Amino acid sequence: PASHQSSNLSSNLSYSREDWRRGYQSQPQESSYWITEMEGTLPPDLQGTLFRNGPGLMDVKGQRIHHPFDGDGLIAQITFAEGRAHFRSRYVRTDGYVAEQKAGRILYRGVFGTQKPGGWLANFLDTRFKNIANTNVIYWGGKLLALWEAAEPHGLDPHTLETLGLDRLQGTLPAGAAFSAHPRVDPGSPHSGGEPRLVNFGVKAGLSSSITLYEFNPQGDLVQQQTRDIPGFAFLHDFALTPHYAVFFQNPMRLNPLPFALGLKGAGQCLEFQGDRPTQALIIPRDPQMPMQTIDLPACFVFHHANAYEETDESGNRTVVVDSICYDFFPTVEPDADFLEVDFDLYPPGKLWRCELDLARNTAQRTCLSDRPCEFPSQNPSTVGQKTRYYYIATAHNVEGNSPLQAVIKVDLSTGTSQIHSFAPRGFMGEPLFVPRPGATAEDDGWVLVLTYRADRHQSALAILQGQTLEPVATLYLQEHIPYGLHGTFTPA
Ligand code: 3ON
Ligand code: FE
Repeated sequence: PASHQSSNLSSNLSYSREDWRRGYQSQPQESSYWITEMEGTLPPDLQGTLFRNGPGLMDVKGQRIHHPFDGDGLIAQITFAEGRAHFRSRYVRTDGYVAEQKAGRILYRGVFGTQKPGGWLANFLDTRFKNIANTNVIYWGGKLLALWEAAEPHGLDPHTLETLGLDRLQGTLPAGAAFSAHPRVDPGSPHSGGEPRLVNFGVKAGLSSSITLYEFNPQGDLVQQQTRDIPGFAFLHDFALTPHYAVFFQNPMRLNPLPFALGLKGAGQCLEFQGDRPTQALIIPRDPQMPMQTIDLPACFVFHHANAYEETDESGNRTVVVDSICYDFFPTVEPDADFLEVDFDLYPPGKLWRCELDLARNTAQRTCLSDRPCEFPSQNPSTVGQKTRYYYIATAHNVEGNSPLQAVIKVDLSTGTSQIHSFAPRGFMGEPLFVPRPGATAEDDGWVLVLTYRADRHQSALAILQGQTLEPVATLYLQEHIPYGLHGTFTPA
């Protein structure tokens, strides 16, 4: 059967390292064509466009970058219309991309350790960042925006993917302001008067930090903005949203900026996890008049949250329930380590955890919801901020240990059961995206779209799985491979 309970080949690797590595080859080519090679049939009611972002270049004309997170953003677009699918890919023409392609060499340092050639002296006191626009791409208020968390978004033409330049969101963002790559869409809650809202944040990190929260209406107009000061250095990649709160997990990280300033390491390599300090849940009311609350949790590291919701008891006391992918610790990235040689066993696997934040008692209770290594959670967009029954998450093929993402797991939170669809041994994947079927009433009535890398063909393929069974509905083969990506969105037609 296509979906089955997980097989555990614990001592057997579910993949070969050579296969996994080849999915990281640079893809300098940009494309535009109708997809002709397909298995299965496209669901006629799947209409709209999938946009994805991720690093496309692991080198600048042969000079290797240090880590994929430093790679220039390559946008992939797959449009479904009238039973056909069209593929387009294009690099975001950031100033840095344009300058480096013209020069034919690395001109900027990267946050994750990419250095200009010439040793520490060439990098000494150079703290300029290259806005690589590589982490997410969203469509909101009639604009397509490529996002990278440490700077402003780039506007793109939603049809041609042509880069329109930095977009400061009608003057909302001052020059150089951070705008995270993890906005959330509130599908409409009492706080927003029932209207959908795009909520996002920007972090100003330093010895003490601040979070600015922005809320935009469907036209893209700013309807609310607030800034909260938070003590200490903050590395915040994502947040969770409920009708009344924005919730952040402040990882217990210390930044030692010296090796970065001296030109020895990237800023992201100067982060140090401090397991003797708590992770702190920062619960920021969306109402700017209300005070922020902080609740300590056992030390853990979080990049991504799945979802959060509120529960209120008879006496009106609120609990905020937050589901996140948690790591036991964050390994400091060694300056000389080659990411292609990574020893997966030295990295802790991310797992799905639930954290119940009792706002009246100021206490937290944590439970692990799934034992599988996983990353990139997704859900039905209409249940964001509400109690949700299903998550679709990228997972490793094997339960034990840590290895590349090769399967989709569907977690049923009400029964505690799960289903898996695996692309192992020669398929690898990134973020799965759940797309509801138009007119559906069941939460899992829809499809899971996931871009996979097929090592046997050295090509990528979009897999469309049935949301209820994880049965494959269609596989659309691209003519080329797209390196493992980060995040994206589906925009219904
Ligand atoms: O100096 C400070 C520290 C710092 C690291 C402040 C700062 C904002 C400049 C900063 C920059 C952070 C950035 C630019 C973070 C970018 C993150 C990024 C591009 C990707 C993160 C991905 C996360 C995950 C979990 C990816 C998983 C991937 C796989 C499992 C493999 O497919
Ligand atoms: Fe992310």
